[in-house]
This record gives sequence, C-alpha cells and structure tokens, in this order.
Amino acid sequence: MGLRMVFRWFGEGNDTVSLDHIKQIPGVEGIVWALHDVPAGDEWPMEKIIAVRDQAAAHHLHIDVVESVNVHEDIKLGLPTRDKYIDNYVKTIEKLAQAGVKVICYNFMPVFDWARTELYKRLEDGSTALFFEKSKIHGIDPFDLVQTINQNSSLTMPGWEPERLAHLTSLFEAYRSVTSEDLWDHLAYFLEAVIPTAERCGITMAIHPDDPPWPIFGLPRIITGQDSLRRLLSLVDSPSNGITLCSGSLGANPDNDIIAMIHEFADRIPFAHIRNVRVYENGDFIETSHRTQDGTVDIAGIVKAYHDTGFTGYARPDHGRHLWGEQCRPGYGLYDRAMGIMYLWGLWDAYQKLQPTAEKRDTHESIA
Ligand code: CS2
Ligand code: MN
Repeated sequence: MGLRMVFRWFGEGNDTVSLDHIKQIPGVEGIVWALHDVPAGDEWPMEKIIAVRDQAAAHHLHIDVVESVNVHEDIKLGLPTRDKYIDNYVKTIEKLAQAGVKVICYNFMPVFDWARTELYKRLEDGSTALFFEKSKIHGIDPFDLVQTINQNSSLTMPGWEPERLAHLTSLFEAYRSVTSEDLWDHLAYFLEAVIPTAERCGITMAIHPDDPPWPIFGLPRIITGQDSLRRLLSLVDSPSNGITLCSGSLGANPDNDIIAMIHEFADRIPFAHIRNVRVYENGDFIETSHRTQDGTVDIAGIVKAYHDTGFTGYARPDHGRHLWGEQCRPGYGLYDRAMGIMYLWGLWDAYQKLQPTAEKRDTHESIA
C-alpha cells in the first residue's frame, strides 16, 4: 500500500479528457470529481452523485475524492443565512459518504478560487501555461475591478463569469469589514458544524490552500503556509479535519517549506496535489512541467518526504501546461498531467526500491 494516484475529471460534456483516456494513464485508480453544475450552498442530488459513480465504475475507477464541495460566500462572510447553507453542506457530506466518498476537498478563499493574470502564457519550449504577474493584480482597487476586467480580457479567473461579475461589487462591499481574524472565526464555525458529521460518516474534510497564498484585491486569505495550516488543524482537533497539501499553490511563495509541512502534518494529509511552479525574483510565477529542474519547487524532495513519512493517501498531478496543440480547460489538459504522473511514479518507485516504506517503518520502530 502506498500512494494512491487519482486524476481530476470535470464530468461528461464538461471535460475534453475522457474516462477512456484517464484509464490509460498508468496507476490511476480513481477520479477527482464534483457536480460542477450545482451552485455553492445547494444540497447535491443523490441521483447525480450515483450517475458519476456509475460512469467511473464502468471504467473501473473509484470516486473516493471530491474536489470541491464549494463553501457558500455567506458562510465565509459569517452571515446569519449561513446556517441553512451549512445544513445543506452536512446533508451533502452524508450523501457522499453513502456513495462511498472518503475525502472532500474544499477551500475557504473569499470570492475567487485560484487567480492568474494569463491563462496561455508562452513558455520557451512553445507550450503555454497559467501565469501570474504580480504587478497586474497588486495595486488594483477592488472597486475598479469590474471595469479593469472589462478593459483587459486577459485578466481572468474561475468565478469571473458574467453573472458573478454582476455581484462582484456587492460582494466586495460585504467583505469590506471582514478581517482575516473574522475569516478564521467563520472557518471555525463552519468546521465545528460539519466535522462531527464527517467523523461519523468516515469522511475527511481536506482544505485546499489559497492560490496564490496571500491576500488579493484587499480580500483576506488565511490558508497560506505552515503556521496557518497548524492553526487550521487546531480549530477542530479531529482526524476528519485535514489538509489538501497543494505544492503548487503553497510553492508560489518561496518562503514556504513544503517538505517541512509534509513531515509536520503527515497524518493529517489525506490528499496531495503535486505540481511545480517557477517563481521569478519579482514575485511573478508560471506553472511548469512537474519536473523538479523546470520550476522552483523541489518535487523530487516532496515525493521523497511523502515516501519517508509512509504516505498512503490520494495524490494527483495538479495543473499542467497546454501541449502539442491540445485544446482543453486551462491547466487541465491530458498530456502534461499524464507525463506528470509518470514522473511522480518514477520518483516514488525509485524511493520505494531504495527503501521500502514498511521496512523503513520497522527500522524506526526498532530504533524507537
Ligand atoms: C486549484 C483549485 O488545485 C487546483 O486545481 O485549481 O481550483 C482547487 O481545485 C480548489 O481551490 C479546491 O477547492
Ligand atoms: Mn491544487
């Protein structure tokens, strides 16, 4: 038993990559999925959950990992209406458990999920990748944002669909008085409400770090590094309160020591996102191939840390470059992620061969 490789799939008709393709990537045992058409805050319908399970099962893939059940803004804002959305969240956890799900990834970023300034930035090798240009985002007044986006169509992020943009100004208004300490309180309130259900159902909630891991547009962002992950775990001390350790998100800040995090939080990481990123001196960053030398994140060291801590959780390659003319969702093509998997397996198998985990554990036990 070792690392369990999974692959993100956005669903039938919603992804250029098919389950047939995913099945052909060596060692992939399951999909990482979600009901992307269900709005945040709504309860997930059982028949839709089962439909995805059946599609996956027809390809001998499991649905153990969901990414994400999104958290409604009212929960992050701490509004009185949050309780009804939390009730829906609890019901969704129960249903997912019933369908066999083991891990639910979520994030607690206000308004936006990941943020980039360019989706198709050309790399030297001719491929394209997601790019973040610090000066384009920093210094933008949130209240000018809608106008800025309209003028600059390359500035784009998930959640920036026209219908959401219309609400952007009022959302920014609502967040104006929310400090990062408030956001921590709202996260604690949410976890205190959902973790007992997760525990009872055998589900681990796994928070995804903020991407990039610092505040943008004047909005607080709190899951940014080792100290904040430690604080997150202490909010509710339960094995069901866990982490999706994303090396790419955390790696955008070169001060983050991801290997140290793997060692410190080993038993609380049910799900690993492994990807590389190249950070430039001015703070800009671009997503690269998974190979260690191509970026500034020590992927070989990270896989070694998972190996050395006896990791038996789920792992997936994260974003990849767009290669060979592939038309796909930004960051979610088939080729680079499939190559990423082979790189991760290469490292994993080599470490395993040099020092099998079980043997290593025995040695530790006998030393201890
Ligand atoms: C990111 C996020 O890890 C990723 O691929 O692009 O969109 C991530 O899925 C969410 O933040 C998790 O809630
Ligand atoms: Mn990630």
